Amino acid sequence: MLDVITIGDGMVTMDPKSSGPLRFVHEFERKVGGAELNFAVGSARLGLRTGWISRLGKDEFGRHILHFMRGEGVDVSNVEMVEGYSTSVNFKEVMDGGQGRTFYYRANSPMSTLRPEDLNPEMFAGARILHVTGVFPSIEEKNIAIVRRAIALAKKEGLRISLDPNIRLKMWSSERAREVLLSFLPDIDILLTGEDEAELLFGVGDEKEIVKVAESYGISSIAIKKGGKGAVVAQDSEIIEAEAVPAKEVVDTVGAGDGFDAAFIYGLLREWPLERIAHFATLVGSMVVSVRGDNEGLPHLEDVLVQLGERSEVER
Ligand code: KDG
Repeated sequence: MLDVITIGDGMVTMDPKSSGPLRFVHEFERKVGGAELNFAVGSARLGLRTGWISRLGKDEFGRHILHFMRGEGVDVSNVEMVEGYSTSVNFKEVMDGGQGRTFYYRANSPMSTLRPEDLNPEMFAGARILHVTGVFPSIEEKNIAIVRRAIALAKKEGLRISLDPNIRLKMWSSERAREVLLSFLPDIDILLTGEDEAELLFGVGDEKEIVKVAESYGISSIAIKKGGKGAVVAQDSEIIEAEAVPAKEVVDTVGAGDGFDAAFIYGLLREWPLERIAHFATLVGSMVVSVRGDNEGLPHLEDVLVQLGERSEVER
């Protein structure tokens, strides 16, 4: 039985070996990425039993991603390799300071062969949380119906539903993103959003207002992620400002939000007090940005406990 399930595209990520404009980068490291994939890795590293629904090309890159995910301990029994499709690729541009851009080669992804009726209802039985993001529904119109069916299957089995809007304006317009993501909200229990995304969705920038609008949809747990400024989290009319945990060095901000999500959900499932969840998730986000790569910095539970001073580390 699984603790969390997520669904989305996995990509080979070409990570530049030097910072600066992509057109001048000559050497890359082949890594893997994808918002939902990163979330699955982050959850598994914290010790959650994690299932990932995906389709990969039946090619060398697809094999690499499958081996990587299996090696991370993610349940890949609902990942299929599709003949005749190329695994998606993503080139990253990283500027000094860790910010950057992404260039996708993900049209006609192997996920385009997945239909809503292909979802396996058995996977949801006994699981606890379904985590969806705005990335997968942005890739293709029919993915919206897949997310709706995943939500329906999850609700039938009593899972809580978590959403990270993860709005990628390279993939869809802000109007369409808003329309689709708002239509998911009445079924969402946990909203883990960036502050700009919340503003785009709700048209309000003040955190208390954001929480109020989210609660009006029946959402019970809310986190507003503010990057280097920490986070605001709310649950059962308790609102907490979590201070940012300064990163040792910010080298690559991609994946920090996915790490925050995994950590937040870990804390919720452990039924921790909100303050501990907020600090834990913020700490995980800051650990991610100090390592290059979309998921290389996602910590194992022991690493976080060491940072929290709850476990000691013997170096030699
Ligand atoms: O959240 C990080 C992801 O966005 C990254 O790993 C890949 O750009 C990506 C995407 O759209 O999934």
